[in-house]
Amino acid sequence: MVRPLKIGITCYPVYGGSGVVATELGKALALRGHQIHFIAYSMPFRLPHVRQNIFFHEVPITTYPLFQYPPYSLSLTGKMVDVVRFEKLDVLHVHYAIPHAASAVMARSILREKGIYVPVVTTLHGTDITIVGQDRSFAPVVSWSINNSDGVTAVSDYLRQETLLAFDVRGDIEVIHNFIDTERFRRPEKEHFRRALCPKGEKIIVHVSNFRALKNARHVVDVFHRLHEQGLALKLLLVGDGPERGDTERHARALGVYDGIRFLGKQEPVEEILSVADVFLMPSGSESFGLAALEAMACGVPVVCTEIGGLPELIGDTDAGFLCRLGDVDAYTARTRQLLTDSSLHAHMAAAARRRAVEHFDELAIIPQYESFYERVVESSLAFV
Ligand code: GMT
Repeated sequence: MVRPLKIGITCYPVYGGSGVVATELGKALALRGHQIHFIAYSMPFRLPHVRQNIFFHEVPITTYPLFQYPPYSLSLTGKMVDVVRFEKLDVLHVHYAIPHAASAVMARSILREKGIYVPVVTTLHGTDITIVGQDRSFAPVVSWSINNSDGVTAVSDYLRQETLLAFDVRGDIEVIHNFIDTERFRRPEKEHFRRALCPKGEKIIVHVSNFRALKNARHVVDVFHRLHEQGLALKLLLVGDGPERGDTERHARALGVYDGIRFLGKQEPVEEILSVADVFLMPSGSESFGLAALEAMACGVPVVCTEIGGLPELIGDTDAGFLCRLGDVDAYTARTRQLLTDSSLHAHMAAAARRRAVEHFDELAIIPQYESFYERVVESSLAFV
């Protein structure tokens, strides 16, 4: 039995994988008897309201005429100091290195002067290492934050390796994969919803992302366009929002397929949509793990994605999905077509997708890995008290 801890969790509360993982982790830990304090600039979107063992502390963004750019990372540090002191937290767990890890390490130093030692756990999620983190202006800070955290985890072995390659890391990095509540993400019977969306029995392709350039949402539209031209009766549901959405919409209009596409924007609960999907398309140019694909797999949706980053680790040596070369729209199209036209292949891969999610990434197996990681970190930090 793991002893209950008081855990501060910081994340980006907006639509995005790191925020989802942080929030679902907090919710699961709270159910297991830990006390969770979310520290963020707004309520995480997957946390509609506080509940037993969950508290929310809003980081106030202080403005002043001098501040063209309000110093969010310092406001966050100040809030962390307060919450650790007054709520007597055992550990601060930050998701996404920039700037959360630096803020937490600074908070730890401030508290240390007051005779309090709070260990910092940093979870690396992806672009904080692969893209943004390697920007020259951030790289030394990311390196310093990793080396000064009391414990560091990465969401895939790929991301661990990337971090070791890109930064001069002194300590160890523990791989703790993304996880899923396979009871919530499953495939309930939703025929009425499906019929409403597709009165002519069309097949459904789904893509979920935050529409950043690296998600290649245009390629999803290209695949849809090609299959439509080949005469397949289809609908495309695009879930999420972000900087490339406008461009993706224009691209769909230019190809004359806009009417077959539903741009649904940010949707919760996403599992309702996934549970009527036939194929999940993820043509990303970078993906440290691919949580959105795991959510689809748990709902029994086979995945067509890029062979990149952590995606081969997610699919593993199974038939849960097809891995294609980056940017190979021909391959994405051919694989999607195979799944939509061969019902026994589809049934086989849908079952493999669900099985992969349940057997390898169920939260019941992954949450205890975080618990024992906290235990080890808290235990070794006792020396600093
Ligand atoms: O870029 C995103 O998709 C959002 C980003 C984030 O950090 O909010 O997601 C990353 O973290 C997820 C949860 O760990 C991973 O499943 C995603 O693969 C990862 N995204 C990228 O690496 C691009």
